[in-house]
Amino acid sequence: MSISEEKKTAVPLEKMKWMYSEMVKIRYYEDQMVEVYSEGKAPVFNIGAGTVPGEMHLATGQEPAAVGMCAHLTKEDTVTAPHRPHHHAIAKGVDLKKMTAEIFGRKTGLGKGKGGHMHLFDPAVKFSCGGIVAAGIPHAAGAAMAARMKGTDAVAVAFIGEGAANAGAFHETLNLAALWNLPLIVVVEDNAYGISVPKKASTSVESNDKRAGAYGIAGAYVKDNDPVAMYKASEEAVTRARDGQGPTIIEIETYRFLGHFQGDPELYRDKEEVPGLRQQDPILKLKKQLLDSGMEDAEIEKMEKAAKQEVDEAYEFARNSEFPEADDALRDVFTS
Ligand SMILES: Cc1ncc(C[n+]2csc(CCOP(=O)(O)OP(=O)(O)O)c2C)c(N)n1
Ligand SMILES: [Mg+2]
Repeated sequence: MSISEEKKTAVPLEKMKWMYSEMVKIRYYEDQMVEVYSEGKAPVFNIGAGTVPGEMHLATGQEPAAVGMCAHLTKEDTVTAPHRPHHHAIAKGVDLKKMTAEIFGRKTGLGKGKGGHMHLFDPAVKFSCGGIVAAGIPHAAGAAMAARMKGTDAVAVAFIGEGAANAGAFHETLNLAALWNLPLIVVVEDNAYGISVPKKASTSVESNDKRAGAYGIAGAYVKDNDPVAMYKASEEAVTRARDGQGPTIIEIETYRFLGHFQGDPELYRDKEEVPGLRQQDPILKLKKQLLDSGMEDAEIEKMEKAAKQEVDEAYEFARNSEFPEADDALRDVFTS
C-alpha cells in the first residue's frame, strides 16, 4: 500500500514560520558546537580532551526531517533519535539549557552530565536518543503500544539514518508494529552514507519507503530535503497514526554538510560534494518561500535574532554550570 498523492493543501504561515525559526536555531546551535567542540583538542586532535570530550555527530543540513515532522507533534508524542540527535531534540522542544549542559558534561544537564551528546533524555517532552544504531525503533514501538493501551491518540516517531534501515531491529519492529497496528512512524534520513559507506553499497532498495510494502503499511518519499514536502508527508502519517490506521515509513532525501563525526577526514567523498550540497541549503530555500509569501525581511531577522539568543543563553548556562562531583559517578546508575 502506498501513501496517497502529495496533498496540494497549503502549509499554514504560522507553521512555516515555526519551521524556519527552528531550522535557524538548530543550524546556529550546531555552528556554535563546531567551535566549542574544537576547544582544547589541538595541536593533535584528541577526541577525549576539551570542553566537550567524546564523539560529536552533527546534523547540519538535515534540519528539514526534524522540523517537518515535529511541527505535528505535541509533548505527549514520543520521539526517539539516533547518535545524531540535536535537530530532533531541538525541534521536539527539549530544554536547550539542560541539553547543552549535558553535552558539556555538567551537573545541570538532562542526565546530570553522565550521558553526553548521544544520550539526551527529556521525559518532559518524551524525547530520548542513543548511540546504538536502530535501537530507538523498538523503543518507539513500545511507546506507541503504551499510547494504544492507555487509549490516548499519542503517536511515536523513530528517527533513524538510512544505514539503520538495514538492521534487524528495523524489520522486526515494523513487522510487529504492522501486525498490531501501532501508531508508529519511522523517519529514515537518507544522508547518503553510513559513516563512509554509500547507501548504494549497503541497501537493496533505492529508497526505504519501498520496504513499507513488505509489511503492508504506508510509505512516503520526500525528495530534495524539502521542509514543506516533509511537513505534508508527516501530516498524513501522523493523522493516519492518530486515527488508528497504523504505521508509516517516511524516507527523506537529505544532506550531511559535515563529516560523520567532527574530525572525520571525509576521504570517502569528493571535495566538491559539500560545496555543491550547500548550494541547496534548505534554510535559504524556506527563507525564500517566506519572502515570497509576503513576509518582510525585518520580521524574518527578528525571528533569527530570537532563535540565536536562545542558543547563546543555553551555551552560557552550560559554560557556567558546575561539573558533577566524583562521588556522583555511581549515583542514579544500575550497579550489581
Ligand atoms: C549496533 C551498532 N552498530 C554499529 C555502530 C557504529 N556506527 C555508528 S554510526 C554508524 C552508521 C550509521 O549510519 P546511518 O544509520 O546512515 O546514520 P548517519 O550516521 O548517516 O546519520 C555505525 C555503523 C553502532 N553505533 N551501533
Ligand atoms: Mg546515513
